[in-house]
Amino acid sequence: MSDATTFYLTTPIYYVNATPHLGHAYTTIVADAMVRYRRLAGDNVWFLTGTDEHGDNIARAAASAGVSPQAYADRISGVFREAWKGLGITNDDFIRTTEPRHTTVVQAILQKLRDAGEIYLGTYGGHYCFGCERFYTEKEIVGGKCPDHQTPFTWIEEENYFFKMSKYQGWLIEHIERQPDFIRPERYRNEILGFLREPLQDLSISRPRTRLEWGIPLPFDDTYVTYVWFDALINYVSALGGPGDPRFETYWPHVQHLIAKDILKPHAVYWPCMLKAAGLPIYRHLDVHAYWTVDGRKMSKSIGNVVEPSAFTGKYGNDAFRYFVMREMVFGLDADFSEKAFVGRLNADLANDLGNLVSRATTLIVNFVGGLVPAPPSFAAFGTDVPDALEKARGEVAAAMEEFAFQRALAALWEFVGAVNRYVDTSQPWALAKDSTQRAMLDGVLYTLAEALRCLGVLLAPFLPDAAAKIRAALGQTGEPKLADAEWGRLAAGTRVQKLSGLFPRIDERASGATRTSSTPPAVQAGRAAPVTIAEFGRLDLRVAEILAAEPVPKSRKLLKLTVSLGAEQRTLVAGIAEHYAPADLVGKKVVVVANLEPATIMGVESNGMVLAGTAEGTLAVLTLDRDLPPGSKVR
Ligand code: ME8
Repeated sequence: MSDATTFYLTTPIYYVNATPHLGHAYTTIVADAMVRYRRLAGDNVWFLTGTDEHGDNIARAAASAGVSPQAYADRISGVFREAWKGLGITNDDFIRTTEPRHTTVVQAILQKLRDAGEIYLGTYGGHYCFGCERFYTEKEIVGGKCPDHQTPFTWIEEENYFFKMSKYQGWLIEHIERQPDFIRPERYRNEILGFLREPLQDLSISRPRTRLEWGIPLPFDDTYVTYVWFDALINYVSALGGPGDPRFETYWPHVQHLIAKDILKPHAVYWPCMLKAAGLPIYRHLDVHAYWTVDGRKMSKSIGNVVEPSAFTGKYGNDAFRYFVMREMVFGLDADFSEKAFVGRLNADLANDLGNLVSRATTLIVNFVGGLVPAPPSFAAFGTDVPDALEKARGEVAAAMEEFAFQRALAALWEFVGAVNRYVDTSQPWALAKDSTQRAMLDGVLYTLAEALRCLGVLLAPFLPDAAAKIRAALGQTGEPKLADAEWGRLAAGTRVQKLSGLFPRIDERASGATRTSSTPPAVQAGRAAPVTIAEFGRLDLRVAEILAAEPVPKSRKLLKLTVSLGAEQRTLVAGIAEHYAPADLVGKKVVVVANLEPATIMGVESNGMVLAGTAEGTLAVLTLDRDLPPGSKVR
């Protein structure tokens, strides 16, 4: 297998102190779509997920459930495994950190690092709560008291083993700078480079067994167990059997990790340093997505808004759920989940656009030519842009998948669906069928429709595996599809087509619990925009941004490229204001931007947000503040 065709993708291993929810499902679904795409392209793929089962939190959850940590982990790990099976996830392996194959590798790496002088005994100090029997991090401490016990913390110092992480700081910065796509998207790379501007500390990698029993004993001192992150990260290596195992040698050089922003630091800082110290190759890419909120709020048990995927897949099917989460979230930015938005997309994109197309096209072929695909027309003379639209979609899907931009891949496929729907409307096969002199034309139109559906049955397979399989079956396609099959003109004349309707039944939005009455936006009347709900408005992330630099976009009269600060991060935006402002007049201004706008490439420059401005009769004015606020402040 050559380098370019081997691909190893991992999801985080999820803690077993909670059952799978929307967030876990999103990561696992996009990983699944990615590996399905790579397998379709002919790559040699390994896809790993699993569960993280050691540490304080699990031990406490087990204690409050009145069972042993192992029994507890067995149960919840099983729930994850079943959930992924139910969602049609095609992982090749499922690792649990309590498995001997994992603990062996963790201990071997620890021993190796200890022998190499990378681990030393030192003193760890922290804020301890005796009620919780654990340390709290600075970030967790609000108001100086334990949130559970309302008692003050005690500063405790204890001996622990440390990994000499600090000595890798310079190397890590250089590695990230040399490899611009090491951490993607860029905002997370910048966040880590920002973090690495401060001195990097050594990492405490042990916990005394007197405090915590539930972990992997250190091989060189069994009065300690391994810190849960040091244990957990190694799963990516142990699941392949560790160094020397043929599976490890095949897949490790091609590893990419997929995570959300919550666990960026362990993956972008600890893990590369650990690998470097252990003499193992560093992973290729870290792909980071952002967070789901639900109805505009953080998902949390105490609010009671935790979305369980099964509640939606049971009602609307796996494909609809996969489609919604991949289409709705811009990879790298936060997104909001609501049943209303879910049903809106299901009806508009799946029932109307795709479902209707499939049903219309297969019905026309069955009714007008007895379900037998006519011979392909000579396209030069025939004049349709459907093959070109397919080519464009294929290219865009390939480019989007390189960048984990699932929303763009689906948008490109729906452009194609739209083009084919328009083609049905304009070519009017029902009218051609009435006129016997138009027979050749009718055949050409029906061939085009059949071929478009066949190609969709291939290209949709990674994203909507069930619907794609049904489309392929209706088009008489058997066997495993390959990406190369989605090339125009491969459909053989005489192939038998069957009617396929009801691929995605329309949902009655009132009955669904989603209260929106129409999936198409209400018309804008007489210059007055239709009303927006508070939740819809709340989806806009408006922020104060300080303009750090401004320059014209080459070859454009209207566009300026702006570099802005949002406090914690810098962004590049493109704004159509060059005819109204000189670049120098903008630098230093505090403006208002839409921070969660889908990124767009405008004249070759990637824009990550939009500057708000008012216009009237040819005058344009950007919104500024009438009192100073720090960049990054939220605007409501
Ligand atoms: O952190 N939106 O496990 P975990 C999007 N065991 N994704 C979300 C999410 C949300 N609101 N909430 C969770 C751990 N996720 C460690 C990982 S890896 C060596 C050890 C997803 O159960 C997302 O993938 O807390 C996030 O990174 C992960 O769940 C955290 O899962």
